[in-house]
This record gives sequence, structure tokens and C-alpha cells, in this order.
Amino acid sequence: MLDGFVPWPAERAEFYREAGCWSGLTFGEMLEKRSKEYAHQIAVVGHNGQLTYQELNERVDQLAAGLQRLGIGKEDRVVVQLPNVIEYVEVVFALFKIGALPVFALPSHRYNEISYFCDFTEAKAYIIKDKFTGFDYRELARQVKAELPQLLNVIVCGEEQEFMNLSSLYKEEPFEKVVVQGSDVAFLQLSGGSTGLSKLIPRTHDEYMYTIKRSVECCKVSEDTVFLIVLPVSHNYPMSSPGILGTLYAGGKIVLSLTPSPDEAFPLIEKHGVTMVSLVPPLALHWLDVREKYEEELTSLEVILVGGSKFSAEAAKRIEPSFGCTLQQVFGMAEGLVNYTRLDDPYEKRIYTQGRPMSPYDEIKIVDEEDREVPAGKPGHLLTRGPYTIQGYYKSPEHNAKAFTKDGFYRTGDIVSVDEEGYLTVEGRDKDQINRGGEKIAAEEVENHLLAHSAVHDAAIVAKEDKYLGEKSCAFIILREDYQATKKELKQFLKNRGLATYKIPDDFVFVEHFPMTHLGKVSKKDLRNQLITGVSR
Ligand code: OOB
Repeated sequence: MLDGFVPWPAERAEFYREAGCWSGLTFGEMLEKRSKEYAHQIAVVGHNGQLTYQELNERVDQLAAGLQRLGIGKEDRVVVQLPNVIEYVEVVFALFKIGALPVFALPSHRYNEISYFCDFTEAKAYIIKDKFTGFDYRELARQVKAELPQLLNVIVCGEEQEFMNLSSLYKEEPFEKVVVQGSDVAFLQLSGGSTGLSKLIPRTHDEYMYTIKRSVECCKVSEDTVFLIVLPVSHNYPMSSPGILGTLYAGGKIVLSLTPSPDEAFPLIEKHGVTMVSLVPPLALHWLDVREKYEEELTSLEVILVGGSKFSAEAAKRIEPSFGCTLQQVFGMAEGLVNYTRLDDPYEKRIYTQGRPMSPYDEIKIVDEEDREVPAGKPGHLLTRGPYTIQGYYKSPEHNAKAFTKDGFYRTGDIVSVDEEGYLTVEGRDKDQINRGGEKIAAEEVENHLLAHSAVHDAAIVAKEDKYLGEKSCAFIILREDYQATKKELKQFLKNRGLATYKIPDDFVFVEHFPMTHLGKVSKKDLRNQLITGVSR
């Protein structure tokens, strides 16, 4: 078993197997099966070509052979940082087949995150695109590799410079079959994080296959589905709700858009007859606002999924009339639990709630500060346990002791209420995190970077309401006596430290002192209120 993986208690594992949740099917086997069942149907379309199921499986096998030749084997970790390109799908399945574990980095991650992922997971390889949206990932790789000798291979999709070219790894020879079991960890996903850097989330084939199966059922994905991916492929949401893996599971077609811009996405919807797409609220708002300006025919759309952060009811009401398709809200988390509104739910549920758990085996508790269950319908802290919610983060025993209850419930950090029919409404959050339009920022991580600046005495990051993103991040700063720093300097400082772009605060407010709680901690609630009332400005 993978070191640092918190195993499932035997009796619960047994229960989920008996209940038929965990089937033992691995992702490598799933692709193998689909390549026979849907051999000549298109599996994936990218900006530079397309592949049938059979072709995809063949390319995956060839790449699996090349990766093995590099010495990558079972349970080895490989950091994958690719945009929405076909090679991403090939790489991930090739790793699944040889039992190696992709670690899913986002294209917006920079030195700060990538060096940590490579180091913490002792990654054997780092797979990147040469350049994307003006950023050169080879420069980043050079910096990371110089400091981490165990990172043997940097593999580049595109111009490789001194590194290895991904296309050179597709070998016309069989790869060596590896025993991969349903109970094996399939990959490491990233958590949004609330303390320090993202925690890593190990997901087994069993759990994740069940996530996919239930998502496919709840979203009615079939071989006729054409699913457009506009969000970054490696995020849990476009990967599995039902996203890439759900579409392949059902024998449908994936269309990859490099960006979420309507300039690119709308023509793709028209050209490929896209039936489903998943969006985060700011994107949904943007698409709603510009829909009229575009002439493309979008009538093929049947479902727009929206999730990742709270979708306001007012915006939710506009989706169905504007796009002539059904809105499906999704409230999920990389740690596990996923809730969907169902396609045939009454209007009120689709607009005002974030859905209900996708599995009858999901257990939900709504509790107060002392972990006592609150009266039905009242908001409280959401705790959850179930067949696809993890038992612990990778190599994080101390954090796990706080993030999970003794009986294995995950403390989501979300404040929700549950109605009589079991539908959840997200009412707020009790974690030190900013949800910037679906992108999660751990306040503490950014605060720590700011504290490294010579002029900063103290820093506190809080969420500030934003019309489009829902929330933006705002840094309250106390400067050291006799020191000066401007907003521009601090932003540049964070950029130079290699912080992912979305984590750099949108706003800075310089203050003399922070409001305190009775316990003497910084009162972020008061800081948030100051932003609303404008007192500190
Ligand atoms: C998804 O996953 P993560 O891991 O990036 O973030 C999870 C957190 C949740 O705990 C919650 O705080 C927030 O994101 N969230 C929502 C939401 N969906 C996620 N808050 C309010 N309303 C919603 N609809 O974001 C994710 C994973 C799988 C599917 C969809 C989203």
C-alpha cells in the first residue's frame, strides 16, 4: 500500500464492496473495455485533432511502454501540469495503466506550488506543456529541477529544449502488464487548502470509479453525450462531475477547449453539437452576459452544470431561458462528497439549492461548534462520510486529526442547511479560505509569503464580495514602523516568490492594527465587515 495513505477501516471497505459501490474495476481496465465497445466512436477532440476510443487506447498503451522505459513504475508519482490538450488524457491513462500516480497540478501553479508537489511526493517525473498563455513552463521546470535531484525526468509536450519530448515516448512495443487493483491509489488530487499549501488527496480506483458511475447516472450521461471541457482539465470538477472520466465511462465524446472564452467555446458547441458543459459561477455569468452578442447556434446544449462556488439564485434563474437547456447545480469537493440537483427536480430545487448527495450511502451530519447535531433545517457545519469521501490526506497525520472526526467523518468547513427532502443549501464557510470564483486560496499560505517581506509586520487575508467572482481576496497589511511598501510592490514580491497567479491578492488595505476576538486572535469577521461598511478605507 502507498506510504502516507490512510486506509479504509476493514468493515466499511467490506460494506461498500458488498453494497456494490466498489467494483474492483480500474481506470486502465475501463478504457480497455470502452475501446472495444465503442472502438470507432470519437472519444476526444482537441484543438489539434481527435481520437477514436480504439486510437486513444492504442496511444495510451504506447505511452505506457515509453514511461516504463524511463523507469516509472507502480506507485511512482508524476506531477502532471498540462492544459486542455488530448495529451493530458493520454498521459493520465498511461499512468493509470502502469500503476503510477498522476499528481494533478493546475496550469496556473508556479514555482511555489510545483516545487512543493515534486518534493513532497518525491515525484519521478514532471510533465508540462512548453508554453501556454504566454508562460514558459520549461523555465519553471529548470528552476525546480535544479533544486530537486530526485526529479529525474522533465517531459515536455511541444518543444522540449534540453528536456525530453513527450512524443518520443510513444513506443511501438507492448508495455509490461502491472497488477493494479481497485483498492490501489489511482492519483493524488489537490485540496483547496485552508492551512498552508494544498493538501494532497489520494483517491483509489474503487472510490473514484464509483464517483464516476454515480455522476454519470445523476447527470444522465450516455454514449450520445458530447461534453465540452472549458475548465482546467486537472481540476476534480471537470475531471469527474461527470466531466472527462464520466464521459469516457459512458462512451460519449469529450471536446476540449483551451480556454473558457465564448470566442472559442461557442463555435465548438455549434461545430460538435455539444450537449453538456460544466462551468463555475463567474463563467456562467459571463456567458449569460455575452450570449446575445454571439451568433452561434447553441441549441444542442441540454445541460449546463454550475458549481465550485455558490451560484446566486438570480443568476441561476437566467440559465434556462437564455440557453434553452437545464441548469444542474453541483456542490462537490476534491475530498469526495458530490451533490447534484437532479435534471427532473422541481424548479425551486434546481434554482435555490445545491442539490443532494449523489449516493444513498453518503452520510451527512450538520453540527454546531461542539459537534452536536443542529435541529433539522438549521444551518450548521457539514460533516460527511461515505464510499468515496477520503479517510485522510496524504502524509498529513497532524492535519488529519483535525480535519476528520474519530469515526471518519470529513469536516468540510462548509456551513449548510438541509431541507426535508435532503437537499443542501450552502450558507457560508467556516474555513480560512477564499473561494475566488471556484479557485480556492488558503489565507494562511499567502499571509506567510507576505510576512517574508521586510516591510510587513502582519498580514491577514479575507474575502471581499465581488459581483462576478463571488469573492476576491483582500490583504490587510500592518507595515513595520519606518517601513514603506505599496500595493504594486507587494504584488510583485508575491509574483517573484513564484506564487500561483490566482493567489495574489486583488486588493491591499494598509491599517495600523487588526481587530481582535475575545481570545486575542485576529478577527477576520470584523475585517470582512470593514470591507462591507468601508470603515477602514
Ligand atoms: C470543487 O472542489 P474543490 O475541492 O475545489 O472545492 C470544494 C469546496 C467546497 O467545500 C465548497 O466550499 C466549495 O468548494 N463549493 C461550493 C460549491 N461547489 C464547491 N460552494 C457553494 N456552492 C457550490 N455549488 O469545487 C468541486 C468538486 C467537484 C465538483 C464540483 C466542485
